[in-house]
Amino acid sequence: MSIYLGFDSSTQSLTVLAIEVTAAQRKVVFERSLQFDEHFPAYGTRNGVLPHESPHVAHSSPRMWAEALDRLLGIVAKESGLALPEIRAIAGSGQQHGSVYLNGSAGARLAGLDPAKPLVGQLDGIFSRETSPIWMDSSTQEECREIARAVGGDAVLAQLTGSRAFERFTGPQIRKFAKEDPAAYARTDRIHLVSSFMASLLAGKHAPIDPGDGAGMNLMDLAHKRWAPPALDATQPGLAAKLPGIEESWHVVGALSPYWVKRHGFPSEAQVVAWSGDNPCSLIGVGLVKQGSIAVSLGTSTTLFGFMEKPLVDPTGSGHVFGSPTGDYMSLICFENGALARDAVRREHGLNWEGFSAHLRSTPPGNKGRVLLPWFKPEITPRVLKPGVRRYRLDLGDAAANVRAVVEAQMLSLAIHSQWMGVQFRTVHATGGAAVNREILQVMSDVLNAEVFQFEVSNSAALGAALRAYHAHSAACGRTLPWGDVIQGFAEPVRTSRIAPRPDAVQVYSRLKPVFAACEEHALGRGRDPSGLLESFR
Ligand code: XUL
Repeated sequence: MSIYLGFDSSTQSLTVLAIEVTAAQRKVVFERSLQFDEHFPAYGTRNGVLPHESPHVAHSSPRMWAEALDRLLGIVAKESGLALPEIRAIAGSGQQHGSVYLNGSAGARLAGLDPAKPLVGQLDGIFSRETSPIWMDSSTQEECREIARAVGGDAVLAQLTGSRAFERFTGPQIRKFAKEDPAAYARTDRIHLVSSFMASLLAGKHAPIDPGDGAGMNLMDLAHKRWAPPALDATQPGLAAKLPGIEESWHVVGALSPYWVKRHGFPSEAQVVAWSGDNPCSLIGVGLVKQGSIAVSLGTSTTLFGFMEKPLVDPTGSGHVFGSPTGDYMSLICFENGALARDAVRREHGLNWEGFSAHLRSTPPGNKGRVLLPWFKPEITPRVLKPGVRRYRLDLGDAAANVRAVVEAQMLSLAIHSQWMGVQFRTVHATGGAAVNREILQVMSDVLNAEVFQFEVSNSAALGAALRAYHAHSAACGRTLPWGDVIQGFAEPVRTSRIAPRPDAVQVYSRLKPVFAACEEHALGRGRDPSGLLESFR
């Protein structure tokens, strides 16, 4: 019997999931999450983010993530009932783009942790920046412009790195930090992503970045999976010396550090596998290891992504190409106003989730031409830097219509902004917390005109990480498994969960799509008022 652990260090929580693989069976044997706000209130986060007066600034605490890792591994050791000696390898997934800044003392400190003491106190003095900007930060408009200009424009940067300059991407964030606090930047010896930071804690030494997460930095040469000197120079001279190396996603960083072995009783032979981003891990966790289907993740962010053999960069500039943990590529679009926007509407109208679903059932597709643009926070797709909810023909007091409007807006936006991927899909793999909600998935199915399937495990990022641990450990033992074999029995959609598109609704949405696009254009100050066009949906 072999056990593999997968972590998911996400915006709002840390999750661990264990899979067991024997000749006869493969199953998920343990899963546990710690919500940051609830379990680590001393950090004062709200939905995992440190409060800030600017809507553009979103930071979190790397100490909190470390403390959560220590606590969760303690739970695995004491409460999971898992046979610890059978744990072969551990991998993980991190919220993408976020960065952790360490000074020159970090390497020695990580290698010499005292197992008798909690982790977090021992990290005092290793950070050159106390907080970490995360993917929800949109405060680097100026740096995005500067970087794009220096490399020869957004199209050049996109061709090189897979994305034009995005505010949340690590390169623009690094540039802003170097400008705002040059002394602290000078003290920075190593800049990690959330993923490589967490892997470093486990391995007791600096871990590399994988091409899945590295592609979310505006710094990596996508075609060659190595740092891109023009992008590095445009971001900050001398940056190369502060970055970890880039290694394939199945790279074994090393054995689990003695700290975890002695502190919690984990086996010293357990391997730490390079961590990746949450979306690349989810790609594996929903079984997208070849072209054909797409996935929608309804987590804190909403993302739509698909497997790609060759990198095809988005000419409209709103999408991304990342590395896939299989060594191939993935296309992705990301929306910031996902779970928190649905939740804001739900709370605004005093509903529980059952009430939310009941309103979806009682309202017609197309919402009689009532539209909401859910930009509660700055939006990534389309780029909206001045947040504010926009409503067309929609009364703020109409709970049912607002519920339908927020879900329809999210799904229509997915449909409109994913067209550049050029993928003809008939099937959508739905994942993330809200994928349990079949009413939301029905709207998805109708808008995308595709069958939607659910999964037994809703945290596909943690599952994908555990599967990557399995794959990497097998490869390290000289047995490289085909990805189809790795995911088999784990990351397969539940056939009976199928939600089919309803022809009448599909028709309504195909008419509504261009009108909704016109609403977006109008709200962005680029087009005429579409209220007249919406009248026809009454
Ligand atoms: C992807 C993105 C988010 C984060 C947080 O580009 O910004 O999906 O990875 O989940």
